[in-house]
Amino acid sequence: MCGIVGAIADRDVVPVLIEGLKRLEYRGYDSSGIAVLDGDAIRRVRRTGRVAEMEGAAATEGFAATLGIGHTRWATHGGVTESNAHPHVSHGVALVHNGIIENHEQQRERLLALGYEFESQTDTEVIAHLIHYHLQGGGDLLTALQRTVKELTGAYALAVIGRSEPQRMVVARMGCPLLVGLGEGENFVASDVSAILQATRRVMFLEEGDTAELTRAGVRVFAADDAPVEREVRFSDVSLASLELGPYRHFMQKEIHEQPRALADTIEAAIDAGGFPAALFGADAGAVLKDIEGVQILACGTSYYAGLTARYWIEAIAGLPCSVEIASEYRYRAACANPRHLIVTISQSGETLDTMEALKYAKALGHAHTLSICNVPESAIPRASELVCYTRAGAEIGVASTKAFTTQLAALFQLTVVLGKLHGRIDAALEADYLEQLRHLPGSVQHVLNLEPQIVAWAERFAGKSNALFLGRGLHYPIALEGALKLKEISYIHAEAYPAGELKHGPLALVDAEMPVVVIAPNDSLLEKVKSNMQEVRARGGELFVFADQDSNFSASDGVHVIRTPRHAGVLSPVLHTLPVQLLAYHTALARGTDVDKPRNLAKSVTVE
Ligand code: HGA
Repeated sequence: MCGIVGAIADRDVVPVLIEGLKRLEYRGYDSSGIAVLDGDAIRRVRRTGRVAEMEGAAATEGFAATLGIGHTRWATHGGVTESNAHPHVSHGVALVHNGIIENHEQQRERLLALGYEFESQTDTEVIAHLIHYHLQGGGDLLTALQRTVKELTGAYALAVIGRSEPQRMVVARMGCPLLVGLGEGENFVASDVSAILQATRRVMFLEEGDTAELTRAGVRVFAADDAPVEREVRFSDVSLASLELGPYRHFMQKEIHEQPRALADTIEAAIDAGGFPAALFGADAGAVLKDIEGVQILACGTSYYAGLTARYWIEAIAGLPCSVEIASEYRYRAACANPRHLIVTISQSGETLDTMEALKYAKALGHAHTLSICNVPESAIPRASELVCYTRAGAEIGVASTKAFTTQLAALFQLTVVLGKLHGRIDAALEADYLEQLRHLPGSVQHVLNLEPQIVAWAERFAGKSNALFLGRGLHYPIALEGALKLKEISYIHAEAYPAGELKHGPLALVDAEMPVVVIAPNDSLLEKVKSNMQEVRARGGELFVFADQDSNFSASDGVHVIRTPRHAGVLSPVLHTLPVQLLAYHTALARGTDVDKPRNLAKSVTVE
C-alpha cells in the first residue's frame, strides 16, 4: 500500500519516477505525485486519480531533473485530495511516506507550537516539518532524518530530498518495505523491485530501523543505532514479462489464466523429489516439523481462507490439531499459547503488517517454531520466520488475489503431507497417491479454465443483482468464502458465504427470487447434505447456481443452473473449485464496468494496520 520511488542520476529521472509509479500503482491509486530538485528549488506536482493524470501535468509543466521522489497513495489519514497527496514539503524538504505515524497528533501539536503551519490532514506532514526542524538545529539531511525517526512511533518507509543538498537523497525504513537499487553512476529507491527493474536488477533490501544515503556515486546504510552497516546486494530475477499485461484485458484475467503454470512451478520441487521431503520447507525442517504438536495458522483476507482450507487437511490427513485465526484479531488477544504448536503465517506479499505483527506476538508468547508461506522472496515475513515455503506464482498485480491463493493451497497441501509423514499418518503408498493427485492438478485446472464461456453467461445474470449468497460445506466452505470475497471486492455486489448447514439458522430469511445462491457442490462425503440444503433454497424460490463435478450427479432444472468441473479432484478439489468462483467474479465485474484490477477503496500489499 502506497508506493514509493526515488532516483538520483546524471540523466533526467522524471521518466524513471513516472514509470516506477505506474508499476507501483497496484499498491495505491487514489492520488500520486512527484517532487524534484530543479536548480535550488523543490518543484512538486500532485494529482488525485491515476498516475497518468499526474504524468500529463508533469509534462505540461516541463518537469525534468536529476534528483526526485514519487508516490502513489492509498489514503489512511486525510481524504483523497490534492493537498493530502504526497510528496509533502516543509521549507525546502520534500518527502514521500508509506505507513502510519501513530504519534502524529502529539507531533502536530508540538510543531504548531513551534510555528509550523499544516496544509494537509495527513499523519505524514509532521515528518517533513520535523526534518526541517532538526535541519535548523544544525546537521545535515541525513542527521535530521535520523533524529526525526527516533521521535516517530508507527510504521514508515521514507524517501527525502532537500533543497540544500542536491547531491543526495536520504531514506528510512521501519515496518514498511523499502529497497535500494544500485546502478552505474545512479541509484534508486523503491517499495518493490518492479518499480526500478527498468533501471537495475541489483538490489539491497533495507532492514528494520535502517536509514541510508544515496548519492550518484554510491549508497551508505546505517543501522537503527546510526552505525554504518553493510547489507547484502542481490540480483533480482523478477521477469519484466510477468509485470506486463500481454494479450489480456486485465491483470486479474491474466493471473487467473496463469494458474496452471503457477501451480506447476509451486509443486515442481515435490514432483522432482518424487515425494514430500521435509526439506521442501528448509534444510532443518524435518527436526522442527517432527517436534511440533499442532499448528496455528495466522493470516488475513484471502490468505486466511487458504488457512481455513488447510485446517481441514491438516487435521484429517496429518492428524494434528490446527487453529486458524485472522492476524489482526490474534495480535491483540490474550491467546493461550502452546509453544509446541507451529506458527504458520500466510501472506502473498510477505509484508502484510497485521500478519507480521501477529508473528512477532506469537514469538513473544513463546512459540518456538515458525513457518512462512509467501510469494515474494526476501520479504519481511519469511525473513522473520524459521522455515519458509515460497509459492512460485510470479508477480501478482491484480488487487484481488487469484494465483497467489491457489498456490498457497498447493503449498499448504504439501505441508500437510510432510506433517502426515513425520507424524506417522502417511505411509509410502499413500504418499505416492498424494503425489499423483498433485501431479494432475495443473492439468485439471487447465480444464476448468475451459468452462469460462458458461461462467460468462452466469455473470451476465449476476451483474444485475445487488446481493448473492455462497454456500459450501467442509473443505469447500472456505472456497465459498473466497467466492463471496472475490465478488464483493471487484463487482461491489454484497455477497456472503455460509457453511450450507448454517442456512436454516438465519440466512435463509434472505432468500427470495432476487437472491442468487452459488453452491460449491462436488461429490464428497457431504454432497447429500448439500443437496438437502439446496432444496431448502429452492423451496423458498431462490435461484441456484451450482458448481459441481462430473461425479456429483446433478442436472439443471427450473431455477437450478449447473456447471460441472471436468474431473473429480479428491482431496485437492478446493483448488479446482476456486477457479470458477474467480471467473464468476471477474466476468460479473466486467459486465458491471468496474475497475477490475484496481477496485475502489482497496490496494494490494496491506502494509498498514
Ligand atoms: N499515512 C499516509 C500514507 C498512507 C499509506 O502508507 N498507505 O498504505 C497517508 O495517509 O497519506
